[in-house]
Amino acid sequence: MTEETKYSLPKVWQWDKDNGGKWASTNRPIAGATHDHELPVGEHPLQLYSLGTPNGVKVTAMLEELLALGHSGAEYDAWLIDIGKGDQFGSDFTRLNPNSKIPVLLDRSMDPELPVFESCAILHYLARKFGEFLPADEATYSECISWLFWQESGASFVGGGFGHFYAYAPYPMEYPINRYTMETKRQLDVLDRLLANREYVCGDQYTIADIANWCWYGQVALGDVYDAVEFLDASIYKHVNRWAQQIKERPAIQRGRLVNRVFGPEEQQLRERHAASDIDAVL
Ligand SMILES: N[C@@H](CCC(=O)N[C@@H](CS)C(=O)NCC(=O)O)C(=O)O
Repeated sequence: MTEETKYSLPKVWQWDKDNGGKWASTNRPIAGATHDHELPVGEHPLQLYSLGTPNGVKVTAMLEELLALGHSGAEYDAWLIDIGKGDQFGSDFTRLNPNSKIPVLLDRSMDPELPVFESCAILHYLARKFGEFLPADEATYSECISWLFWQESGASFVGGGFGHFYAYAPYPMEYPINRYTMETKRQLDVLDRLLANREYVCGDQYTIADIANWCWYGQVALGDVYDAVEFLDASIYKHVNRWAQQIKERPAIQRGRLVNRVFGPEEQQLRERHAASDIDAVL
């Protein structure tokens, strides 16, 4: 008998604080702040409170893309939110994002200051603010938004499901791994078929739909997230691999990936970013 078959459903679910999973000490079934904490504020118009996970990298990659195009208004301070230590439940952070998840962007160039949360909402906000990486014609714009939302809803399967049970659960469990691996592979296949006939997600233009999707499916396919290329047999998704490699080579993506990164080789970690030179130093 494997461990999971011993479980029988209680009448009312109870929170097991010590379930042994990697996130057991931080995840809770209730919302709200756990402690008072004032967030730091830097000198740039945009303040980012984040971590270098795929959801966090969506935003830093986008900001670096905008800076590469010469948008000085996209200058930003990126502050580290250590979700393992519960920083996301600090009072200031929870005020900016009642959902207590990174990333959060605070636009201080707006009056009053404007907080934006949900990584894809931040991508959309920045794309509209700077007039970049969104298709101009209505049909392609609409398609771009569809693939943006598709990615956002898929992340709960890829990261919250596959990644959680493959990489973080206290022991391997066949049923959830089968369920989430099947769906993750199906989604990779959806993207693979799409990219068989087009250079980018929405056609020949690189958009926020590419940034969002690359951060999850692209990095999973390349083995940069979860180290699961062999397990997922990810090399069969040839078009995803071609697209993922092409995007990975973009200088802005390479810069954005380093920001708020506190894992991987030490020389490639960058807890905070306040100037371009901070990234130059670890590139
Ligand atoms: N849909 C959200 C998901 C954000 C999310 O899940 N963030 C994770 C890190 S990647 C987090 O902050 N986890 C902390 C927690 O669950 O307490 C987005 O895309 O912004």
